[in-house]
This record gives sequence, C-alpha cells and structure tokens, in this order.
Amino acid sequence: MGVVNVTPDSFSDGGRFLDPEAAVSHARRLAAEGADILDIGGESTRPGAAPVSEQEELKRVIPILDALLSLDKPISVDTRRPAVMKAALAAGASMINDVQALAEPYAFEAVAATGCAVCLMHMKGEPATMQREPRYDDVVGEVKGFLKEALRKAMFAGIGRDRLVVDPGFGFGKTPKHNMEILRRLPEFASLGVPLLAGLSRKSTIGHITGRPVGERLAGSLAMALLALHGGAKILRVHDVKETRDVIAVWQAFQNDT
Ligand code: HH2
Repeated sequence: MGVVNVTPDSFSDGGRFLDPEAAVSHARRLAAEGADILDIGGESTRPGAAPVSEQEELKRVIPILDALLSLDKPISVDTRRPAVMKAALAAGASMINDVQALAEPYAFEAVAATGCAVCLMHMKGEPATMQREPRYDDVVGEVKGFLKEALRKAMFAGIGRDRLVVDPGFGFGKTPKHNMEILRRLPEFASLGVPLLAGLSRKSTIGHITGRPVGERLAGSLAMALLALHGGAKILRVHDVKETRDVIAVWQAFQNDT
C-alpha cells in the first residue's frame, strides 16, 4: 500500500504533494513501482497534528481520487470522517482506512451498505495528545482486545469478515518500546482471523533506534518491513514502494525456498 499524503503537515512528506498535480504524479509513480493499493490521506494524524475541516479534507482528497481511478488500482482513503468516507466511496474508492476504527457516529453506516474493504486501526487517545506518556499493562493484549471488539462491531453493522483488515497502529499512542513489543509479538494477531496491515514506514521509532531524521529512515523502514512480513503482516503501508517491493521479493523467495 503506497502512501499518498495530500497534506501540508504529514510527518515525513508534508507539503510535498499538497498541489494536486504533484499528488497525482506521485501516486502514479507509486503504482508504476508496484503498489497494489494507493492510500490517499487529506488529514495528518502525526503526533500533535491539528484536525482539518471536513470541507478542506474533501477538497484535498476527492480530486486526487478522481484522477487516479483510470489507473485501475484499488484506491483506499485514509479518513476518520463519515462524510469523507461516503464521498470517497461514491467517487469510486474501494477501501476506507480509518485510524479510529469507525469510531465516529455514522461511520459504520457510511461504509456498511457498500462493498468496500475497511481497515480498522488501534489508536490510544487522539493525535493531538496520544504521545504524552502512553501506558499499557499489556500492550499486545489491549490492542488485540480492542481490534477484536472493533471487528465484532463492524460485523454486527453488516460489514462481512472478508471485507475487513486490522492494524495495531504503530506509533499511535505507543512508545518505541510498545511498538517493538507489538512487532515482536505480531504473530499473536493472526488469531483475529483477518489480514493484518502494518504501517511502520519512516516512523519515529526508527528515528529512536537509529538516531536518523525522517528523511534518512529508508534502511530502517525496510528492516521494519521485513520484520512485519516475518510477523505475518499481509499489507505494508509504505512511502517507498520500489524498495519495499524488493524486500517482499526477498521475503517471498526465502519462504518459497527458491
Ligand atoms: N499511519 C499513518 C497514517 N495512517 N493508517 C494505517 N492503517 N496505519 C498506519 O500505521 C498509519 C495510517 C501516519 O503516517 P503518514 O500518513 O505518513 O503521516 P501523517 O499521518 O502525518 O499524514
């Protein structure tokens, strides 16, 4: 899954693709490099980010989505807002990626009647404050319990299991230690019975481990991608598609003994 951030303030590429033409050509490049899904986001969820208005989010996301439909690739929209979900699905998106796991009122209704795929992600708190000393007794137990309940609610609302994926939400209300524990114990999420998505690309845990600024985290991101595959992740949400494709190829060759 290639990341297309149409925002001025995303943590790694904020402002680079706010111009619609730049966003579209970036997305086309990710598709050409081998992304199976393009994930368009119009609101940064980095720690400390301020929310944007619904109007602004729609203005950023929908024109890019329209322009990318001709690529004939599944388009995911990264949003927490039911109105944006509805507009995106009406415009042709095939997946909703919600870092709040459909927590807004009417979010279930916005997606249930369509056939779209849905990513339910765990986040502790709100982006504005989530990195202020997050605490867990058992981070994997809590995150997994949350995702199990989110899956139950989604299925109760009429979203079939075959449409759902889950994501532990690396960096969303978690310290580097929490993130590494989740990564180490990723195989435990398999019992949720749906594919697992992992978003580790360029994140601050890599900076914490390597001491590198956000623009120099490619090698760390690729190491994280391999560890996520090893732990059972089926979808990797990444900024660097071409390089991650090579990691996947190596992983697949290793798996297949070729
Ligand atoms: N991470 C980010 C945004 N959306 N969605 C899922 N499912 N999983 C993630 O780990 C995830 C996500 C944050 O990364 P990015 O989009 O690069 O930054 P920003 O939120 O600042 O736009």
